[in-house]
Amino acid sequence: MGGHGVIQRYREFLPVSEDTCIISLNEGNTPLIQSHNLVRALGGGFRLFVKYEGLNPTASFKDRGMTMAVTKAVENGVRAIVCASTGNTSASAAAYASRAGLVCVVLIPEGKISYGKMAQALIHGAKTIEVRGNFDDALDLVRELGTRDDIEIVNSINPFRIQGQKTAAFEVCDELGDAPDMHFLPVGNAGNITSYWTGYNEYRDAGKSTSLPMMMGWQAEGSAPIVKGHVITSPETVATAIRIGNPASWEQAVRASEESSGAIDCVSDDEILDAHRMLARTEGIFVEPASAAGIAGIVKSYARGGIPPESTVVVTVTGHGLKDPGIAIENAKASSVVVEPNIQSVLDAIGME
Ligand code: AN7
Repeated sequence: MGGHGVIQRYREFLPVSEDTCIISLNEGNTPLIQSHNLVRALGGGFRLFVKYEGLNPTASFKDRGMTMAVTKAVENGVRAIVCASTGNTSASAAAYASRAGLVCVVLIPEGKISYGKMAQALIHGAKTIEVRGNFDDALDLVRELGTRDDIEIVNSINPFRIQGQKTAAFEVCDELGDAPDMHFLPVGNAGNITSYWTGYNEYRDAGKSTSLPMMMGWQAEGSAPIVKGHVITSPETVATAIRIGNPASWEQAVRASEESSGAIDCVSDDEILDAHRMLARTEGIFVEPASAAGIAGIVKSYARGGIPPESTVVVTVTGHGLKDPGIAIENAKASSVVVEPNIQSVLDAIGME
């Protein structure tokens, strides 16, 4: 039943036994795409690889942690799982719950998740609750629900989520032959930066890699509690996936950045949108706005001289662009042209004789 997902592939590093019934949708093994054009556009001098996590089964990195969390929920005999979400965790939980035959309850901030993510929760049959509040309010409610012993929380406060997500760091090392020098990624609830740092450390300790990358985490300016050093009560950003004011893995994220001599910093919505368009135009890689925060972080770090020459840099782009088609159409800064059905009209429209 496990197929070829991340648990099967990395089971020696994960808390499963021979008897564990693995719930998988063949997640993981996502492309690590070398991106020459983007580096050239910036001015050159380093090697960049994009880890395209939008190609997971529900189109985000959350599937790596969800296969683990749902597998353990089934092993523990619960009937229902619950999560708060800005959209991707709920999409993933809904899909894996369907696969496992569990009830799924998702609490999302009213009106603040993208269209694609809402479609996923609903089509998989999750009990979908819109909370009049933000993600942090929804997570508080989930923590209360989780005190019941018939419901398992599958947010990243569930340690199995972090365990599953660390497999992305293993894949990067396996593909590059060693850890990169720097790893960029967006930060919301801060589970993923925690997971990568765990994975890189475990792989090095196991002798599978020899070094550790600097962890470079990026929040959106209007939702940057870690950068500002205090909880943000009304977080705002165009990148709704990381519209989070009180991250659950705050301390772990700070530890990852400090231990790795990296940083957690922020980028503006304009920088995020420029990076969103730039990645799509230069590399053909379409991501959702939150995922572009890591790309914007590279642009910013490079401009400051923060990427040493000859470095190998990996950036995780966490979710697929089709999650949020509305933003893409707006941010394309282009529109289609309507013509009469004859060849001259088409040639005129594309500017050819
Ligand atoms: C595309 O789905 O928090 O720092 O509830 O969807 O590990 O939280 C999503 C987060 C980055 C941030 N990119 O990762 C949720 C949720 C995308 C995301 C993040 C999210 P974390």
